[in-house]
Amino acid sequence: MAAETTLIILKPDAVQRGLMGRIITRFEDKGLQVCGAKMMQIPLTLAEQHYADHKGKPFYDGLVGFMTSSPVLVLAIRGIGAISICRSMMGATFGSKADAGTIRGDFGVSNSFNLIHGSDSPEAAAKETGLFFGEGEILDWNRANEVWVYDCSGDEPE
Ligand code: IDP
Ligand code: MG
Repeated sequence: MAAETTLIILKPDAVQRGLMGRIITRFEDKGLQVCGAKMMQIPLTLAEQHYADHKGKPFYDGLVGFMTSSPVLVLAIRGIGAISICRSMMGATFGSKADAGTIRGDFGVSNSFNLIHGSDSPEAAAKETGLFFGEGEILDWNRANEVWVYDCSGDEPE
C-alpha cells in the first residue's frame, strides 16, 4: 500500500484549549509524518466548500460558524494507511460517545466541539488537501528514522 496524505484540522476548541501539541504528539508517536502545517482563521467560503456535503443538515450553520470563529491548525499527515489510521485515532464523531484512548474520547465531551477533523476517504483527502494547501506547501521530506518506523527490508515499506 502506498503512503497516503490526509487532511487534519485541529478545530478552534483544540487551539483555544491549548491541545495542539498533545494532539500532534499522538500522530508523531504513532509514526505518522507531518508534511504540512498552517495556522489560519478559516474564511467563510472555504468552510462552506470544505463542508459542502453537510449543507442543509440541521447542524450545518452551527458547524460553519464554529469552524470560522477562531483560528485552527491545518495539518497534512502522511503514512501508509494514514487516512483510516487517523480516523481511528480521532474516535467517533461525538465526544460523548468516542472511546477512551481516542483523541475525541480523551479530550472532549461535546458533540459539536469535537476538536479535530480528518479526511474520511482518499477522495476527500485529495479534495481537502487541495482546498487548504497551495502548491509547494505540502513537503516531501525524508525522515531520519524512517527505516525504524517501517520495515524497509523488502521491496516496499511495511
Ligand atoms: P466527522 O467529523 O466525524 O467526520 P461528520 O458527520 O462528517 O463527522 O460531521 C462533521 C462535523 O459536524 C462533526 O465533526 C461535528 O463537528 C459536526 N456535527 C456532526 N453531527 C453533528 C450533530 O448531530 N450535532 C452537532 N454537530 C454535529
Ligand atoms: Mg466527516
